Amino acid sequence: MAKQIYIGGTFYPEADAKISVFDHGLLYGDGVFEGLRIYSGKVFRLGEHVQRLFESAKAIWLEIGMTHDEMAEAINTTVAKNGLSDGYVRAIVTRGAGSLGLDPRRCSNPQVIIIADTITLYPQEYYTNGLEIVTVSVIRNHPAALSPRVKSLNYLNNILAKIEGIQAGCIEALMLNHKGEVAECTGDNIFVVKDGKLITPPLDAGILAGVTREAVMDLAQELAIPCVEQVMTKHDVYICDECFLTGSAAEVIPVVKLDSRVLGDGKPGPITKRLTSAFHEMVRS
Ligand code: PXG
Repeated sequence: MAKQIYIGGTFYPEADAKISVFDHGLLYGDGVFEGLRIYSGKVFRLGEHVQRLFESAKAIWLEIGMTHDEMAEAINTTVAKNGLSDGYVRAIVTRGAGSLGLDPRRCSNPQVIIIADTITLYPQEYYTNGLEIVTVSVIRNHPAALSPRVKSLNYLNNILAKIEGIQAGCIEALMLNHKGEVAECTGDNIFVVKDGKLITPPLDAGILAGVTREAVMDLAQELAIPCVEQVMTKHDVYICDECFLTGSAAEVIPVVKLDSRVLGDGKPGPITKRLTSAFHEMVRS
């Protein structure tokens, strides 16, 4: 069966799912989005994703025109319509069709688009052996220009960093903030383990408040693994015992090299493995 795409309350087969070329989402990246996971037919932490979507929208003066509950229901209905029990959902809200020119007041009709599909994670070998990443020269957006907490349709900051990583032979890349502190990767948050303690940069390092990051911090508490949000430099990563990334697409993925330096013993570490299996249990319960 063809994929059924939700646009503004109506479902369209993929080939007919179209929006205007005058939509400011396309013309200017003016809009917000969420990427969610479906496990065993249920959307993981749906409430948190919907909340973040509305907060992103509020920060850019975008009126979604639906309640939180209506959005959650639209996402669930899209998942059900597409008969997916495991997969990925992309929820998008654009500013809507306007005229050429930035003025958002010319856009009267925000478009809500929901796509449910399957997703390919990083290749399995990286979960088994760990990722190698590099620090790139592109810094994360300055929070005073565009807060990284807004999951906007303008992902050029992350895409430029990703390109630089790929050119260096790495499929994920570490981004610093304007102060030279560790921020996050292009589509994942970062954690290290040092002396049995989990450390991850605080939100005011200029990062996305990752839903998976939060889930891992919850799991750490349940497993009595100390966890702190603390400013980190590249040095903290170089000297860590273990490192891993979190994201809706990636879940929990070990990192074994940064900037050609071997992290820990160069293999996915015991705490990373414990959190990975606890995460798998959590999403399937
Ligand atoms: N940081 C950034 C910059 C992200 O885009 C995360 C962290 C992790 O957040 P969650 O809530 O997913 O735990 C993200 C989200 C992709 C892709 O195609 C990845 C994300 C978003 C959109 C696309 O790899 N990651």
